[in-house]
Amino acid sequence: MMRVLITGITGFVGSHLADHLLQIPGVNVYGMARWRSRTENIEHIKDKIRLFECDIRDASSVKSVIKEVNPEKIFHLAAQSFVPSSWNAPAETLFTNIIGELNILEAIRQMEINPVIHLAGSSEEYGMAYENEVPIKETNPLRPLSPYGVSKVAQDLLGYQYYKSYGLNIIRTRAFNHTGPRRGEVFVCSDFAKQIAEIEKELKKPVLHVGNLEAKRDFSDVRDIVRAYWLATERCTPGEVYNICSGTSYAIKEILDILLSYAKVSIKVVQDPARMRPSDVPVLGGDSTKFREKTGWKSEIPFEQTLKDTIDYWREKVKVPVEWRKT
Ligand code: A2R
Ligand code: GDD
Repeated sequence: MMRVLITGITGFVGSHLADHLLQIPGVNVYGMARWRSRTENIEHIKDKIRLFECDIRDASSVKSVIKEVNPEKIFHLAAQSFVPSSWNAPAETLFTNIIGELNILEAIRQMEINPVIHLAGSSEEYGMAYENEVPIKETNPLRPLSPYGVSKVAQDLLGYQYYKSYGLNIIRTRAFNHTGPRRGEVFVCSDFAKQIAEIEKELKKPVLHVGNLEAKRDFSDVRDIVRAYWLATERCTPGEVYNICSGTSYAIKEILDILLSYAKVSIKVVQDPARMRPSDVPVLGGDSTKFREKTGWKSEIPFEQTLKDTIDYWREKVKVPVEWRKT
């Protein structure tokens, strides 16, 4: 059996990746989680995986888990992943994302083991891409516009350096936006879908708050993305970097309109200045030719389906408090 370790297994992508790996014969899934991590995303598979307590900021804790698991593959997903929080807590974001990854790479280097390591980079690394650079290739300059974007550039380059300096088996990907059920409630599609679900249940006035609707993002379904991550570790070349995206971009306004078309009630949209960012990447549209040619991957789930599944997830999750229910 292949031992596969997922950092950030309780998160959005980590939990979907665990679901995917459990379908692959011959794979044992191990995960790192903090003692107070919310485990609702992996509740349904808890008896099929092994969890280890670990904060990636703590080098000794990282080392002892990696020693115990002795993984043949590592998917490093744990991160401070929300862009706005990186302005509110830049040092924490840089520390978690950069030093957290350093702790993992150092543990592997010092133990002299050589697992395949997948590093989850981001389209936010490209940041300020100009219209004539879209769709963005891996060779595009990196001009991150947030501390989060900077942290992802550092993760990416640290991976490159550890590959070059020590020959670690590192595969770097830059995923563009992805969403679906279990997406954290602060991210745009989940946020809008959750607000709609609350409005439908009369838990909130019929007013939906939004931020910048002009930004354009290249969206995929998370279930397509985790399939891509596995293929990356099977077929991609260590040291190289690969874009992963559907190649279809949507203005956030278009996403809002699709979600509103699923709403069962009429809803007013109001822009909330608090939801605007100090700088927002205007357009992110990717070119994943390099990855597709290497792996044969393509996205399969239509985005409308992803949004339907996301809103249904929130309809199921948003509950009317017992004391509010009419008898
Ligand atoms: O915060 P927690 O305890 O619920 O766990 C989150 C984990 N995480 C950490 N794990 C160990 N030590 C830490 N210091 C630490 N900080 C965060 O990372 C959670 O399990 C995961 C993040 O999940 P999400 O916020 O749902 O992010 P998502 O979308 O799954 O992102 C996965 C990767 C990240 O590297 C992003 O930067 C990239 O994809 O886009
Ligand atoms: N969150 C949020 N809330 N975003 C909004 C809102 C809102 O009310 N209104 C508009 N937006 C816009 C943001 O300004 C941004 O342009 C876009 O919607 C997407 O925002 P998020 O869903 O928060 O995601 P992100 O693009 O900042 O970052 C996500 O994708 C990256 C690339 O894959 C995260 O998953 C990152 O971890 C990931 O690296």
